[in-house]
Amino acid sequence: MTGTAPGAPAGRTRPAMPAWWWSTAPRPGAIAVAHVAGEPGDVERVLLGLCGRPAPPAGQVEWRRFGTVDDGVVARVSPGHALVMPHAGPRIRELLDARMDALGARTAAGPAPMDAYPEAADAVEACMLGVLSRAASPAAIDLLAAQPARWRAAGWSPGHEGLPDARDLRLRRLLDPARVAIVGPANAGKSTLLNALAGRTVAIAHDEPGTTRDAVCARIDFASVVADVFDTPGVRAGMDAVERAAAELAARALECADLVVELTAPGLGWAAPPRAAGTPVLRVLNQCDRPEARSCAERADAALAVSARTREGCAQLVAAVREALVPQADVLDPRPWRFA
Ligand SMILES: Nc1nc2c(ncn2[C@@H]2O[C@H](COP(=O)(O)OP(=O)(O)OP(=O)(O)O)[C@@H](O)[C@H]2O)c(=O)[nH]1
Ligand SMILES: [Mg+2]
Repeated sequence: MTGTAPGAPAGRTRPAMPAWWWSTAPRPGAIAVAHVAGEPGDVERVLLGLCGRPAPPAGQVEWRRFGTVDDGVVARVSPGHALVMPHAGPRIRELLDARMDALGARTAAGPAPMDAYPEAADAVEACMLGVLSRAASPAAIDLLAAQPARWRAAGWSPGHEGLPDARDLRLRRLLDPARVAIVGPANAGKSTLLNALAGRTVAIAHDEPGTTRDAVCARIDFASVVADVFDTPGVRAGMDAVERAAAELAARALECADLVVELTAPGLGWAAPPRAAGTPVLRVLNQCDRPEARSCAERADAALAVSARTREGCAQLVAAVREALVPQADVLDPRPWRFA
């Protein structure tokens, strides 16, 4: 199979499987645009699998449900090229990527944005500048700036050679913030810790158990690595309907978390709510300013002891979260990074 589907990544031969790529940034918004391109029969098959109904004929635009993920519009530009337009949001995008992967569509880099960056020396540099413009973490800047030279030395172009490996994906957390969920028993100090990390009051903290009754999230800079941190309600006996609803929201935040911070305080034990298999966990003892913290049973199992009130240990916590999300070894690794 040769030739390039209309609108497919410029200058590339068409892959054996239909290609799947996004031409909008992975941010919340009204609408996102993704492309499927390949042999007409493959495009037809993948769209049928995604929507449960045949794709619209070439030149037509029709509403479709994308399985249980979302609904939106499919525009069939030509037999071998369709636009899939769901609502814009990182989670929807992630789920659609997984679905398309399961259907056999191959994730591809979008067209190099040479038109948008005429000052770029080549397509890799243009691509890097496009990614740089939306990178969330300050730590991405130097690393991205180093990539064109590394790719030139390697003779590759990002997204073109092979699938991203585990390091590539961890480093992509510098572009799209990772998710961190703080969980633990009521009154452990989860909301106080979120406020301490954010440097402002984003969540109400109070000595009454069950204070947090909604999912609260703040974007926090962990020493140049930015992440979205979710405060969750502490699980306790006798939760009312609002708390139970909040706990369900928290369960969803936990499912998609890249890192779970299990927080407790002297005498409260560890609450280990169910989470996706393989999600790393950082066990943290809070309230270490209290005298009981020195000899409490929880201390032995904690990787770190902090005080959200006095901020003792918070710098170490920031460093540990950063290392868990984007290990320094990945940043210092001189190999090129498939950032696109
Ligand atoms: N001494 C001390 N008290 C703390 C610390 N962190 C939180 N507290 C207190 O512990 C109480 C509970 O704090 P919250 O942050 O509301 O606890 P939470 O885990 O969010 O509780 P829920 O929302 O009910 O699950 C408040 O009175 C806080 O002031 C700390 O580091 N040291
Ligand atoms: Mg709370």
